[in-house]
Amino acid sequence: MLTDEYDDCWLRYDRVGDAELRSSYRTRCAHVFASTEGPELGVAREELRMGLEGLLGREPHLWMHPPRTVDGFLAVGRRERMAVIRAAVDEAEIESLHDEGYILRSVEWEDKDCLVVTGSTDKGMLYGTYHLLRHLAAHRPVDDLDIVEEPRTEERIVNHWDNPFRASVERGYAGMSIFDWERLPDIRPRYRDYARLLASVGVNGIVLNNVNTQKPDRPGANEAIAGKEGWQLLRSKNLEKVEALATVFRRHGVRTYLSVNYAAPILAGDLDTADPLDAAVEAWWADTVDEVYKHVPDFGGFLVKADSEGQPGPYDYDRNHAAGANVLARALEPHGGRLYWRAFVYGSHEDRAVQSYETFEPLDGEFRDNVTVQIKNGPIDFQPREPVSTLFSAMPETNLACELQITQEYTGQGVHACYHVPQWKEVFEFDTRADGEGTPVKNLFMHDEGEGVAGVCNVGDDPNWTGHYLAQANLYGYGRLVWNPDLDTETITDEWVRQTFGNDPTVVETVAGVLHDSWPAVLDYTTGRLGLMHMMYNQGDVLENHYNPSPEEWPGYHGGAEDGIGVDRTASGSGYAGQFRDPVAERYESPETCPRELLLFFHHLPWEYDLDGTTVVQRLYDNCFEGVEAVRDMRDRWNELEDAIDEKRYRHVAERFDEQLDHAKLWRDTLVSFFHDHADVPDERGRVPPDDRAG
Ligand code: GCW
Repeated sequence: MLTDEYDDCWLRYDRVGDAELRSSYRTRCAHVFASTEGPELGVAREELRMGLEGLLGREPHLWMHPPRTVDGFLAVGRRERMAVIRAAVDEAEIESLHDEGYILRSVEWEDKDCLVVTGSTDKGMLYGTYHLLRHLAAHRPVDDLDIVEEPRTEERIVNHWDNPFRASVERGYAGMSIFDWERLPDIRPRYRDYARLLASVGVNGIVLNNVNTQKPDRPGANEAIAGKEGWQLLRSKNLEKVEALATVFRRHGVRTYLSVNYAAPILAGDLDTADPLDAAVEAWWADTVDEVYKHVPDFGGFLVKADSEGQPGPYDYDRNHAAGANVLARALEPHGGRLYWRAFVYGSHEDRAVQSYETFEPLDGEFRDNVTVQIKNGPIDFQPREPVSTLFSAMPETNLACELQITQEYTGQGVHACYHVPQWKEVFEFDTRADGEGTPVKNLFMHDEGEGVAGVCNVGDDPNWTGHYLAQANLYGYGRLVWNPDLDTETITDEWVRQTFGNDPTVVETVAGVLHDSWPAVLDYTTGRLGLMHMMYNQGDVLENHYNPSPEEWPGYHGGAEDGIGVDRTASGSGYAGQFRDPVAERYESPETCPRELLLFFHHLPWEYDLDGTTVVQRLYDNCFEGVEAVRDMRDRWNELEDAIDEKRYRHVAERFDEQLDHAKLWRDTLVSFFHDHADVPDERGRVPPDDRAG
């Protein structure tokens, strides 16, 4: 049900097969009386037309007034404009509703069986419309519907690491950029479909370009890109392109943001400094922001990666990050814009985990109100498993956002199945004890304006959008979980599978089961089961970067040596454990109390350290073997679906599972050899070092 040759993802709207159910849907939804006022309502009407046509098998009749001669109808609009909605919803309910919230309710009105979708804003009603369509696609009953929904998180953003004009996507595994910057401001139908996908899961902001707005300084990244760097988007002629995209996204309730380069006053302007305390720099940013708002009046703001991996920043002028951020924030303030300032800095420390806390914690309270400090979920870099970042509980006076990675840089990229919702859920629920017992991470960036979540997006120009069909679940799950971090993983998974692959119980159970087991499998063979990480190949910008195993390359990340494995991050080591609040810090300090899954993240332990009757090294061997078996099992279960889903998607995923299985074996064999070489301890089961029999 998307409008061109691309995959429909979860907006397929397949016909409801069950005649009774379809008939109850038809009674309430075959006739639609939907308001035509704002642009978002135009999108809602269009979505209803497409969605209901697909689900009910015929195009709904869109009325301009309440239909009198039918058995029932669907009404979408404001309470004050529609009598049927007044009959269903009290004024007080609308008044107390969040701006983006909505109410879906079944009601009998003038002897008709009606459904109403209402809210206090058009955007709320658009979200309500998507909720209704999702509900129908999952074959849920509508006769007693009564749903009141509000987002629990204010800012729900996707970050594109797309390189404008080069068309590439940093850490993108779904082809080139979805945005055709050369042809913009010409609009492709695909942009609208993308906006629909985002709106359908409640995403309300999009950063269009990579945080690396200048050529990264990594080896291999030196392709000829003169004149093609992201900072160029601030030039007038390019702002027209941004404006065109913003127009599409706006209708879907999504605000547009840009990543900007800290040295833009020099690069895009004609100043010779970007010193945040220089009056000319201040004036330059103010003028530049004015210009942006002329093109995009509801522009969301900027995202900045400063003093990190070769990007310029306030340190170039001996200024701290608060002074650095505030100059941009002041320029955005009069327009209601927001500055997202990333906390991803490292460099001078032997253990990069400790650095962002040391850099930002002392600055708490010094950022302006329209600054949001954007913190990656963990202290390293989107590893299969990490503890949560200590910064979340260290900046009570600062607006915070949590940065997640939807794209699977370290979890198998476009090839491995790895469903991230359970991992994100774990991060959100982690009790930091920042404000006593019961202060989960999610409470530290939810609720307030200017706080929220940013997800590094996995969308590219591939016909299936995300490279791997199952990776669509990560984009869907991201939006749904961020809208309401209290949703449980099973609910999100079930919704996605039903909309994407249909309601056949075997299909639902199998696909949901495979997704459920996918992250644990990756943890096994990488092996995040004991808190190891970053054993990936890490050289340059080549294809397999962060994909293949390469434990010899960066021993500092895992500490594997003759005497044991793991990194001491306790008080006797780098001290990361001590950045947590007690009793969390205490728990991490001792290997006796440290949770198993983070043991080697916090402790360097002898290979034969006792783990309830087994040893560290034996556990690691076992994890690697179990990981391969888990992938084999997922592949076999998927293969059972051969006749139950369409051939194209079936084969695509089946082939990827074959590839993942091969690659999991490579991980297993590389890691167990590495462990064996350093530990010199035989595998109890005689499987190490691996030989051809390992299979
Ligand atoms: O380590 C990394 C990724 C980079 C990314 C960086 C960041 C955008 O490998 O590709 O650059 O994190 O988050 O800034």
